[in-house]
Amino acid sequence: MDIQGLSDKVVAQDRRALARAITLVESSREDHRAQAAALVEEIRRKAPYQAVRIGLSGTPGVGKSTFIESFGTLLTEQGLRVAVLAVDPSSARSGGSILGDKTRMERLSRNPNAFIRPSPSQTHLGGVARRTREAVALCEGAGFDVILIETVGVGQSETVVAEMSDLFILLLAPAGGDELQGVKRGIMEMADIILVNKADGDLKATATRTCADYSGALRLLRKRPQDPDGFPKAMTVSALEEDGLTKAWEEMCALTDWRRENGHFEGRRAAQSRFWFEEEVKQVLLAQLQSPTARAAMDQLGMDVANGAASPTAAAQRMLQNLSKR
Ligand SMILES: Nc1nc2c(ncn2[C@@H]2O[C@H](COP(=O)(O)OP(=O)(O)OP(=O)(O)O)[C@@H](O)[C@H]2O)c(=O)[nH]1
Ligand SMILES: [Mg+2]
Repeated sequence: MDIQGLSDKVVAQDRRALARAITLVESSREDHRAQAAALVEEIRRKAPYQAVRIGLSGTPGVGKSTFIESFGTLLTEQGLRVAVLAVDPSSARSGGSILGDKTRMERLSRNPNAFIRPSPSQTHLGGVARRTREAVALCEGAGFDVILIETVGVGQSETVVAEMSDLFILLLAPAGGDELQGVKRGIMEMADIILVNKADGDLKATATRTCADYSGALRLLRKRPQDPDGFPKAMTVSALEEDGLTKAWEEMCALTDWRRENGHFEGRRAAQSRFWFEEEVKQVLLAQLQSPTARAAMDQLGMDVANGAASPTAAAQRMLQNLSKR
């Protein structure tokens, strides 16, 4: 593959080249992995430009797709170019989120200033995280101003998305007060802005009350150094009626601007880079342990340990020496 040529085209904002580049980073073939790494490096060098990365999480049915459709369209109307990516950890879901959703995002998917990429086929979360991270880098290189990274709020995927976002938005549904406990504290602590969606029609009053509940809950959390006064905050929106979206974007911009001025934007990116570097090393080591020869060695050494021929520590050292020799 012509990595130079492909990187030139991606940087020149060629959409088909971008799609091909993302396919390359999604591949798990070893030769593709090496090319993908070279491509990402090359694009970083040619286009060190930065987009605003917005992570968006919410439980199934809360309105993520509808929100992305409305919000993404609003951003393009302001002259911004928007890319949409997904981290979808649940293989149980039929067909992956965004792909089936392209119908729900019909307007946005036809918009020349928007780029929607379905979530890659499922493997373990670590693999999905790496591909999404690399896809984010490619979209940045292709000059997108805003990158939305969607995830369903189940399990660890919120953490993964928050670790690759500049802003983390939690989308919630209007609910009775007791459901506030349903949001795990850890997730609340990651949120920069909580949007209570479906604040329209019959649900409007409930949404307003839910929003007040979450505002109260956010005030009880420990103050974070990366927040100006008033953040994190909760707001109501209606993705369906496109209400409150401009205000939500203004708040996101205000927060981002403040963080840039106060060094927190770069600081967070630097910390994230370190995190992903370490994560990558761990993933590669774990993958090496899965190779047939490594597994055979593990079995053999495991038996030695079981029958008393070697101590666990000595066997582990031998195993690691084996790995580093290859
Ligand atoms: N009343 C109202 N309904 C909404 C709003 N946003 C979304 N919905 C409805 O809620 C349902 C689910 O919306 P989706 O956008 O598919 O939700 P999602 O979070 O993407 O769901 P998954 O992809 O399954 O995780 C649909 O019937 C939407 O029409 C809103 O602002 N107001
Ligand atoms: Mg959806």
